[in-house]
Amino acid sequence: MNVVIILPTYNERGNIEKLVPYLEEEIFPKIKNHKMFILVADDNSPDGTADEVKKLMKRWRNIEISEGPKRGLGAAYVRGMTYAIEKMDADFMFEMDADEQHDPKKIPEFLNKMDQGYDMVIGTRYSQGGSIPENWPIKRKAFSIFGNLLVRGILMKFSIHDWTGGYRVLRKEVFLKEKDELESYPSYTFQIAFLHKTLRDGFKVAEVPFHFSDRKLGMSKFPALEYIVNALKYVITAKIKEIVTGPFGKFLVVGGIGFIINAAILKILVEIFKWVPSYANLVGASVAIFSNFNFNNLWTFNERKITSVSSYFVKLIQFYLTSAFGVIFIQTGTIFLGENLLGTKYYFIYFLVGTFLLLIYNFTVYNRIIWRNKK
Ligand SMILES: Nc1nc2c(ncn2[C@@H]2O[C@H](COP(=O)(O)OP(=O)(O)O)[C@@H](O)[C@H]2O)c(=O)[nH]1
Ligand SMILES: [Mg+2]
Repeated sequence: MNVVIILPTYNERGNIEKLVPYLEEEIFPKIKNHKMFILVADDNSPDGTADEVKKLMKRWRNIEISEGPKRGLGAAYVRGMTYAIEKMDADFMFEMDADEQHDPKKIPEFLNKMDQGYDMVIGTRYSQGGSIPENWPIKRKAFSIFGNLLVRGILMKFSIHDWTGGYRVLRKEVFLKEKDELESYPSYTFQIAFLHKTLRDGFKVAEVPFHFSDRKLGMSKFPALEYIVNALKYVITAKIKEIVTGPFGKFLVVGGIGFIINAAILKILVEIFKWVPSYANLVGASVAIFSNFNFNNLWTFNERKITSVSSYFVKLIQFYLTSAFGVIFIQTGTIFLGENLLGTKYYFIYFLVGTFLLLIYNFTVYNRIIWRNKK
């Protein structure tokens, strides 16, 4: 495979002149089963990083440079990865800081995982065998550790320990699939967004622990405050989108349709046909439940659709029974508890709380029992 190590640089002259020879002389000769290349993605650094790279390019033939305007780390990676695929025929691409914080000795271990068939391998500082610099002030350590825990907690994805790091390798197919969406993250949020979309699309991701060493030369470009705001914005909107467009969101839409059907039948029977409201509601609710069952079957849980006629009727009856149980015991039960413990004055609040609990109960029953995953 052609492996391109992409090094984004902004004022890294002093670092790049040490890192590139180290990669060429100490690391690449040890890798026998891949062809190794380096691509520097430089954003017209005023310190002359590009001139230094061009000198190195005369010494080694497997180095290239992609130059462009400074738009941020994510934008530099999108430009660099596009270049690596189009101009260097890359199969695997590494993300690696140019400042030697990412121990190059770990490269073979990353490649090993790729050879096992993974689509992306993430360097992690937060699992067994990984670490952040000892000498970091406590505030910076806390920021780094809790930031990552927060991302994992909000996204509810605990299998990946390090979301914010920038030491990774991936197959070109992963980048080509996510490229269009990644254009929206020109800064450091790129790392979280890229990993999140990669997992969402079912690519296989592995981790390699590494010791993140402290920067020895030059300055960090990390925009802390802007980063916190953008990263939080990303994970929160991503999670909301996931919930709304996932089964739970569809379940709410189906329930809303059911409610409209129930209300319409109730009104028609009472006002036009002069039915008693309670009987009219029994009919309305039964039709609404029937509609809910079918829409949930065809849409909300379409991946686990009930198709055979016999199980359709069994499940339909189950659905009616569990729906009735929910309305009688959970929703009405909450109202009953409220009026007995706190009086009838706030009955509408008990109704709202009861309805909320009913929704959770219904979704759980549908998800776990009626449309249970048969794996
Ligand atoms: N091309 C480019 N590289 C950048 C940009 N911002 C940061 N980098 C590079 O990305 C790498 C990581 O940045 P760094 O400042 O070390 O971040 P930190 O390790 O989180 O403190 C370094 O090689 C930087 O030179 C940018 O806007 N454009
Ligand atoms: Mg750094």
